Amino acid sequence: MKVSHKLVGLITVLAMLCPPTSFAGEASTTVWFEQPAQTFDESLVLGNGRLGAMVFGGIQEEKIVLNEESVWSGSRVENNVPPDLTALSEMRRLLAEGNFAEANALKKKAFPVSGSPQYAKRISPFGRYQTLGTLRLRFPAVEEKVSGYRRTLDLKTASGKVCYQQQGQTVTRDYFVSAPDNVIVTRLSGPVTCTITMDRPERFETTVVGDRDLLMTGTLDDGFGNAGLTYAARVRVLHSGGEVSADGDCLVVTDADNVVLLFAAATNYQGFAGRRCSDPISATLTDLNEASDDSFACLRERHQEDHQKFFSRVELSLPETANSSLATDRRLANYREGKSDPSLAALFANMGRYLLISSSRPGGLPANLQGIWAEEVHTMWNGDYHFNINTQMNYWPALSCNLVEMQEPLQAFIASLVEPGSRTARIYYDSPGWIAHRLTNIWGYTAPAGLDIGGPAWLCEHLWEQYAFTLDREYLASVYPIMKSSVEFYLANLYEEPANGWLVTGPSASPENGFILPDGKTGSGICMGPTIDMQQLRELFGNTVRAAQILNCDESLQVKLQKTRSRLAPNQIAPNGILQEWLEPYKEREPTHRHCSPLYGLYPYYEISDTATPEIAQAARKLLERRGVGQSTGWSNAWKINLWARLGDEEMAWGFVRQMLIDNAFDNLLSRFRPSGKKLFQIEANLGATAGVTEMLLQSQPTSGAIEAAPVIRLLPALPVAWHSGVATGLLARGAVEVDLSWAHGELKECRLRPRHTRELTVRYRGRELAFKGAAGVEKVLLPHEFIEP
Ligand code: FUC
Repeated sequence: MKVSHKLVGLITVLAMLCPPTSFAGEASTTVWFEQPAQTFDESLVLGNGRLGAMVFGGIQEEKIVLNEESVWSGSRVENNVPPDLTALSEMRRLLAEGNFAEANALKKKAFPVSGSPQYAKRISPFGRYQTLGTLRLRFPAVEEKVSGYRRTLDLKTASGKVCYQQQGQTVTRDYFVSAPDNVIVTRLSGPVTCTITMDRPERFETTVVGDRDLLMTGTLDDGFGNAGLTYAARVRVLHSGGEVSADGDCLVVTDADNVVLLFAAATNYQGFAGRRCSDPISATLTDLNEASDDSFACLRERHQEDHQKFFSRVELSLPETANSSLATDRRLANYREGKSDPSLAALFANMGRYLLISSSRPGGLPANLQGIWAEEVHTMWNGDYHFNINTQMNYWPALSCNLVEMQEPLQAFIASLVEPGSRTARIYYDSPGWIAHRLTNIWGYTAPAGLDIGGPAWLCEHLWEQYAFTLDREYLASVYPIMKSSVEFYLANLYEEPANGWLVTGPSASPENGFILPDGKTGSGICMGPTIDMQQLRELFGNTVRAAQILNCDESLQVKLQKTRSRLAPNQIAPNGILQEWLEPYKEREPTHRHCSPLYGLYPYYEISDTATPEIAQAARKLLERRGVGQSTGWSNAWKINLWARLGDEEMAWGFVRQMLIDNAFDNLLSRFRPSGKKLFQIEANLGATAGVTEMLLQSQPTSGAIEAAPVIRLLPALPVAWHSGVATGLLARGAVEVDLSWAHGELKECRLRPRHTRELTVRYRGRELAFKGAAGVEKVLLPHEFIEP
């Protein structure tokens, strides 16, 4: 199958001979359509981290799906159900004996899942993230027939626009979601007569307040049939000319020349993050009063300036073809049929940066399974936070794409898990430190769910990596206690496996594959010491030692961690040559499983590499080949882009970028969970793909998993033939170095490095190296001929 990606590469190159045509918007930063959206996956997606809007752009009815990040049912409850603590040592004994069936039965009994982790329509205190509702504008006098229809999302300015001609007049609507002003802004230009309503699938009441506000309020369920969070959503109509009047629960605009709609929303969520407000109704009033003081132009200027501060840090463009100038849905359709359009990958990657900026802002909640965009009350998997890939993948591009601020909500979220997670550690494991299991909500759920226990170690990776990319010591000091507490949990829960005396975790699992025992029976997933856990603990322990060294603290812990780290079960190669997933070379229940868990050590961690561990890297490659190419879930393909990029296989990495665009991208470029069946959107694949495209152009991981290994900046490490020329500027490398790259004919033209600190830097390009002392704030230009054989 590998051949097939290469073949596609060749076909693409041949197809690229067709000349590019000009395009009104920019092909790598514009999503656009020639018709209104019928479904959410065609809508224009806008957000300010907290408020989200999905614009359908209809002619007789404009529908805008509304979201607010804390619209969650459920409530904060004690999730821990104290188990019989002797069960833990019994489970470990059973695992050591290879008695997986009994260990699993005991786990189910002793560690019952108390929340509502599965997708279910039942009400539970675990709750679910859900839509806030829908704003509808109905234009009664208008005919559906229009010409020149355009619906555009400009990623650079985070602005939506609908424009068409009707009965000799130009109709335009503009949309943006402002972070500085906390409002969704819509402007309708041209003679406007419409009715405005607001609704949601349940639990709402809409009333007209005064002569220009429409207010929707309601109370969500707390999971016990009682009152949970309350919310308020308020629209204000500002108009010139004509008039606005109330008609029952809707506002009617008649013959206005121009209308500006301001929308604000709030809940009374009092969690660790987000705006704390006890009175959502008055909070929305304050937001609207403040925004009403400014003109549309002024609100727009402030919004665009704010967005560009983040988005314009990076620029990414790839070759354009005739196809690049088409509307996004046609572009994708042609791409699926084999038309070349390398720039589509740049658009997809830029979309990922845009989505992260729009769904994760300092002071707010982290992006959930759907970012902040949901049109349903019954969201899949409760729209929650999954820790065995999804939440973390949301943040994969945050550092390399120079969006460090967007990671702040994740840090705050991780910090908020320490207190409930410490209780869970005590109650279920009689252990110090903190633990969370497979998933959580905004209510601090940390009790068992799923079998794997590596989530916190994986989350701590993000804490450390922020330091690795920024060298911000003060920041490191602030997150070190969270890492240390996580380490304390794992230290207390490692035990010796009998065959080799290695230290292992358990009960745990390799997300989310199962294995087949030598007697042919299917073992459930439960096991001890899955490869991923061991890699994650080597990473966590190593990073914690580094952090303690930098912060000059905890010397005895450093020694203990180093000793323990060296006794963890190592990566092993199975008799069939693949990197082994479990302690024993069991066969996988699903050899092509979407999770690539044992490859964690290759990406996101970097203890496996062609240079430092060539044999293990070869086994990792074999395992990745075994996981296959072809259809999979969006995030699985996104992960594979990153994995192949780390192996330096540009055509395989590019094959998965293509695969995603073909199978896992909706017309509006939100990522599609499964290639077919129900249209499910999960955002992490968008963000994982953005990280993957970046990883193909720039890498900066240390040379090995050794604690003292230093980062090496690798230029164009996986540049596919199809991306023969391009520009990527403003990317961030470990060691706090901004990097600009330009290339042509498949070769580096120039690299500009802007180190934020004075330090030794090693840069690698095509097997050759350049080492020099970078000076803080001084840009250094590198040309390809300057690199020499190491
Ligand atoms: C993990 C994955 C599923 C899905 C869910 C939200 O458990 O294995 O495929 O993405 O998270």
